Amino acid sequence: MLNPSLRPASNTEADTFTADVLQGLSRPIKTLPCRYLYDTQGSELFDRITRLPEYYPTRTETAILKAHAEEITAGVPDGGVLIEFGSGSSIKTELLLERLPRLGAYVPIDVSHAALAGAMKRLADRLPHIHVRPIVGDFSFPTALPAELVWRHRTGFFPGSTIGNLTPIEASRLLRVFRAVLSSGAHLIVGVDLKKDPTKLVRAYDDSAGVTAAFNLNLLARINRELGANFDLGAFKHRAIYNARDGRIEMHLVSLKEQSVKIRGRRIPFRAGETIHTESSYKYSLSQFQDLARSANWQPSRTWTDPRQLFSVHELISS
Ligand code: AVJ
Repeated sequence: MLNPSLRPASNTEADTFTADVLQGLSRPIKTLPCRYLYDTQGSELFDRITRLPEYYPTRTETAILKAHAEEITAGVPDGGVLIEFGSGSSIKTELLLERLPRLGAYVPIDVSHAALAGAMKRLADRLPHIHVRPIVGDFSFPTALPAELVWRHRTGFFPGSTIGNLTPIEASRLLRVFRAVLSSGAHLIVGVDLKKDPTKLVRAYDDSAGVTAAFNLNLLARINRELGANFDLGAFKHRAIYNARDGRIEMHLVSLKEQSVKIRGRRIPFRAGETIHTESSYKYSLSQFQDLARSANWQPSRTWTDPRQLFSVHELISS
């Protein structure tokens, strides 16, 4: 244990959070970065979202991976490496790993040390023959693979439609980063939520049990907890809308009255009806996502969908 007096006085993580919150709430159109939705409470609420009847993405993607595991893993050669970007609990990955008895290594990348430790323990129990080489880090930056793995064939895995949280330009940039990490000849398996009836989309992000509302409002609760702010959670309401022009679901927090909130000595005013944009979740048609992949030098290969065409899994090959 480090002597507390020897630790640097500034806490960079809290400082970044403060700066991002104040900056986002000082803009003419208020926004907060969606990554801050996932603190301990937020991650628990997201877990509950994935089990809601209205929230189809998680169970549909899982069904696709189950139904097509054989084909999806066919591109991974014996001795190849499977690299997962933002692996979390690695639960979906097990559906692929159980089909890959001769995999060279599984490389989960995640910012959470605890999530990686939990995943490693689970995998050691359930698939003890899999060689796991975890990397603690942010997958949006290029990462070097362990030296002993660099000559092996690489397959990237990026499920969950996490790519939908990025604008198309950011998503293209991320696919280029993945290409740099995986190198040419590599494969990438990506989960992407599909465009569909807006009513069904909005229901998935504004469920009848109010779990998504609680998930969204937790962001204000987190700012109160961590930055000592005084958001009145009863004076803001969750709203989910489908923005057809941009092809995305937007989550907002609507101020129910004119009010002001104090955050770290700063007063942030809200008009009645003013909103904070907290998350975008982009939806793609199959061909739109293939075009995006091409823009990042990936060649679209096979795609798999469920019978109702709710969700898609794409195989891309780096050219
Ligand atoms: C984890 C980003 C895929 O956009 O569907 C779910 C997050 N937000 N309900 C999504 C989320 C509200 C989710 N992703």
